[in-house]
Amino acid sequence: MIKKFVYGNPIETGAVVKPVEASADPIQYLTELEMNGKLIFNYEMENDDVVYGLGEANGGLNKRGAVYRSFCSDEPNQTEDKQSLYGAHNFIVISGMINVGFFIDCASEVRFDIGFTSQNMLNIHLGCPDFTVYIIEGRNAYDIVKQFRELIGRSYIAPMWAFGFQQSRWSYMNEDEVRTVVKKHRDAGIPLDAVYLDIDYMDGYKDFTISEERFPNFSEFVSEMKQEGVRLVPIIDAGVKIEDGYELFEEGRQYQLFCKKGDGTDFVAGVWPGKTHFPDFMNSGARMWFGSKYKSLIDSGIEGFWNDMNEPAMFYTEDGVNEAKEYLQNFDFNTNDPGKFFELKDKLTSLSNRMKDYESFFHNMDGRIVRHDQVHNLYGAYMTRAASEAFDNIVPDKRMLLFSRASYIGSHRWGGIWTGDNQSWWSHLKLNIKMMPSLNMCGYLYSGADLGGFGCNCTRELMLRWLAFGIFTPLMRDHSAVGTRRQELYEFGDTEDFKNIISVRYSLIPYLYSEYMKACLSNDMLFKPLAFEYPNDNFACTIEDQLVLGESVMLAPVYEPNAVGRYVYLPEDMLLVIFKSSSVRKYQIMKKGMHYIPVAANEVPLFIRRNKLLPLCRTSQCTDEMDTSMFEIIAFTDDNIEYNLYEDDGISKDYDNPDNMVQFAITDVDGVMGAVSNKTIVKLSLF
Ligand code: MIG
Repeated sequence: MIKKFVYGNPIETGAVVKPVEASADPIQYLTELEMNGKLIFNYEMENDDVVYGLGEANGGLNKRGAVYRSFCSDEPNQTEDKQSLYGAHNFIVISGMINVGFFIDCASEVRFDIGFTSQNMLNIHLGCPDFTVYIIEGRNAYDIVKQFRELIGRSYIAPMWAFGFQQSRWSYMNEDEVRTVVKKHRDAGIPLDAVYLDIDYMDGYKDFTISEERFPNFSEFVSEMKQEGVRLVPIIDAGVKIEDGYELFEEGRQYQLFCKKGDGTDFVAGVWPGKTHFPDFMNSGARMWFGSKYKSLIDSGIEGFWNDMNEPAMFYTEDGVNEAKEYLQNFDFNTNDPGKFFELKDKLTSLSNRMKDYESFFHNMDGRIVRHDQVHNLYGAYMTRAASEAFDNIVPDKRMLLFSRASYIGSHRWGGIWTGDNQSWWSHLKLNIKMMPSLNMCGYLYSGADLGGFGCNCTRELMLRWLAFGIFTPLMRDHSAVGTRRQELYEFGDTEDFKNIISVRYSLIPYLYSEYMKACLSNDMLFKPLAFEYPNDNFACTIEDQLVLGESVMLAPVYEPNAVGRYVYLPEDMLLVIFKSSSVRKYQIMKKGMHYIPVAANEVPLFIRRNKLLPLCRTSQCTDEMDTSMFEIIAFTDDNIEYNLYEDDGISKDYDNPDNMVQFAITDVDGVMGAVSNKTIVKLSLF
């Protein structure tokens, strides 16, 4: 049951696709309070209510006890106290005696104080007077999430090759460096499907250009890599370099497709290329224009992109620099007041991403002029939209890989997201684990973190443990920043362990892809909190570091340094499978309850739920070489069971074809339990 309440004159954000009549009744559940002309909603929580949601946000699965601010932010220093990350996902579910979900469809800043100021008080602070609230009632949290997902529409569907292992670095500087990366993976037998091109593939950081010097024969190089089973994935930044004669700049200026200042001039911000203009993604013409530019790279054979810096991130603006200059000129360097020196320091370190700058430029939303801060959270989402809608024209029958850094609910239909600049910290592995279900609640199914961490130096052990979780996330990409320790897997000494871990992923791809596709097609989640599957088990409901993955699997990753294993709670009897490699495994049936399981850093543990089965294919070096004619089945049952494997060609869009379902069954054949399927079953391990 979904009710809609409209405040003021909201802009159409595009978040919701299912028509809902606006209610004329007063709002339910939430009480309104006005402070300094701004609206706050209050909701009194019960002591043991759990609050889920908020997608890409700090903290745990249960969001209680902290403040979260939806304001897409370039935040590479994601310490615990940070209230904003790159996405703005204003959907929460309160789960307890009363179950209710709130979606605050508001494109400007929204702050959620979830029992921080006052333990049982939820306050939602609205940054602007024009927005829509959706209130969703349901049987439980999971039911509310599913209704919400239906409201916001089917998630973006990635091509199957994007389930392979992807290697990235800021930046691989030229053809030869990329060749070396590919060769070293192949030589070590570490499977690989994609290599990323970060900003240095461009000519002077100009979007849709390619450096002649570094990549002189781009399309030949793209096909050479494809021969190796490797796709190249270039980055596209939001800012367009100001440079006479640069086509994108000239066109954008001439046709008025950039964001403007109040005085009608094009807004200028400093980013990687130096001074840039921001395309006005809020304008349909600008979206169409910018989107059409992806064609040249697609014509060169490119099949995937990542959109970056689209919060939009700004290193500085002319206004900010001028203010700082003036401040310096007037600064009394002889002062004996230490406070003044702190002020001076702040002045110079706060030139980036200033609120004042976000308030100084405007969008032309097809006739409606809107100040940026009022629609800030839509900017990156609409860049994704520009690309996605363009792909529908350029390659209508083909799936492209596309994911973004900034996002707003609605953009889950146009692309995936990665979770931005994390660090090589154990706490960020844990954050990655806890964030996946929240992202799924908000529609982001094709997502993942920079495995191993983007900033800082990763250790071998952290990399192994991170991969042992990362091999389950749809986007599985090792990415790291310039200046950090090299993070390609072969850089950590003995490559055998890495080969083994990534090989496990490749044998799991059919299951992962199947569960991912089913979740996309039925507005469901791939990663679920235990609470969603075992709602009557009070202890299971409090667990945040174990997740249910699709229909058959429970995960319990190790995320502590120097650990030799971990405690796991089983809400029912399960089969523990420890992968030493894709083919070497240990099995153990475990009873419902608490257990300590030893897991070495080069092993991958997973649990198969009771009366479920897991299909595995033979591992391969890339998805193009995957053989899904033969399967091995691991089943934990003494009963007849079935599993429907979703399978398609992985690249076209014929999703809803019933032929895409392949059935596996464990059944009694003449008094013996056996596996039955149209596929060849090479081995059955029955427990
Ligand atoms: O200011 O393109 O999050 O993945 O490697 C940094 C360089 C810009 C931020 C992205 C990161 C990427 C980096 N970019």
